[in-house]
Amino acid sequence: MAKITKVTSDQILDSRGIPTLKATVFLDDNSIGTASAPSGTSVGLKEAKELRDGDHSQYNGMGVLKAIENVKTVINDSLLNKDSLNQEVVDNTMIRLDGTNDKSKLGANAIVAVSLANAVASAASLNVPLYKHLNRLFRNYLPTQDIKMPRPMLNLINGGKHAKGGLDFQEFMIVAHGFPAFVDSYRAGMDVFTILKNVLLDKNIKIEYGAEGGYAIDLTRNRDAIENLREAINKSKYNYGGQVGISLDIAANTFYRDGTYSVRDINKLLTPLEMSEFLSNLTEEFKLISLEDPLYEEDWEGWRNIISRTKSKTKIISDDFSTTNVSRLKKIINAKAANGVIIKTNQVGTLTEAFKFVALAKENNFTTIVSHRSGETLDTFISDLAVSFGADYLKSGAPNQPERIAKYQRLIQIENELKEHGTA
Ligand code: 2PG
Ligand code: MG
Repeated sequence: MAKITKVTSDQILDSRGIPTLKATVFLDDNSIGTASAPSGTSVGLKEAKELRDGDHSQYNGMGVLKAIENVKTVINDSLLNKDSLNQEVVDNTMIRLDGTNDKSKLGANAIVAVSLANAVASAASLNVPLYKHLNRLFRNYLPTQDIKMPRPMLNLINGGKHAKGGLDFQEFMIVAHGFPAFVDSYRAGMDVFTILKNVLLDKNIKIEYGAEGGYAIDLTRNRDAIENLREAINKSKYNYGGQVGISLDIAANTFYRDGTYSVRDINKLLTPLEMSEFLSNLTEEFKLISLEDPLYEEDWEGWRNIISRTKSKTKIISDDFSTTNVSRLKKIINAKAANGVIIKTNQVGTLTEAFKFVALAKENNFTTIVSHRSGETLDTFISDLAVSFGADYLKSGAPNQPERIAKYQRLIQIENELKEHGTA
């Protein structure tokens, strides 16, 4: 038992210069845990809702002072004397207190920061690494799960809402999956990132940087970006496909309108079936490892079509489509509309709900990818989270901005720790 004595919060800025909140949980044995809420730019319709002040005299209305006030008053009051080690009770208390389906009353940003900070405080109280504590909690939902290092997915070219005026697809990622150790995968990713810059500059392509630290470039076709990425991998010392492959986050919501998709590669609006044909041709051609949100989040026909075309050679990953939400995932499983998921705790609002979602995904043999958000802080909770339930991948942008690098660095630190103790 480790009683919560105080919960508080401060406003900080995220990597986009937009306010977010950092929560701190204090326990009666003097342990302290902090965590901050990340925030998305391309947001799924079914995500839990952030509470923003809407006061345009401050931060364009994006302040989070009301959410902070909720942490300091009602959330603090309801969690006082609760046992921090019982994460489910802590999370359920906040869920009940909020009372809405989307956490819009207290704010999902307030709730998630407290939920994660509570887990950090518990780990401190137990004097165990966070990933170990999280693994113990996760075993409540999947008792056989061991800790395991994920592989990195590095977003080297940014488009969509993450890079104004750029490509339609949101993320052109490389997956360094053919290495025994995480540290080697990460180094390979860094090498390809450097080579890619020269590949682009040699062609006089103007480079800017997107929200997740990748190159923001303007090309005639999305396909050209994948081609450049493949060229960079081929110019590296790594083997294309075997050691380093390519994954895309299409984030198709952002260019879907009234039943059609508009992509610069093709000079007409695409129906769902045409869009899934276009994408499955790309997956064939480039042997893509995975495709995230290839279709609009309510385009069930398109999702089912692409999964039958790609026949599980390329994983079809749902992000905005599933929003870390168990009931949404049940529908997707029944419809056989995806075979992989993104996990973002702030899409649902609590660690407990995220763990239930992961357990269901794993029971159904889905690929699991823990993800950062485009609005990030230096918080590294997601790295411990990925290790705790043996996620297949962690995606945290390009290796060139501190808030992205921090997550990868934390994984290297965990890997070293595990090696020392003979478990990696
Ligand atoms: C995504 C994420 C993170 P955002 O779509 O996968 O890369 O973007 O945080 O803007 O939703
Ligand atoms: Mg996504």
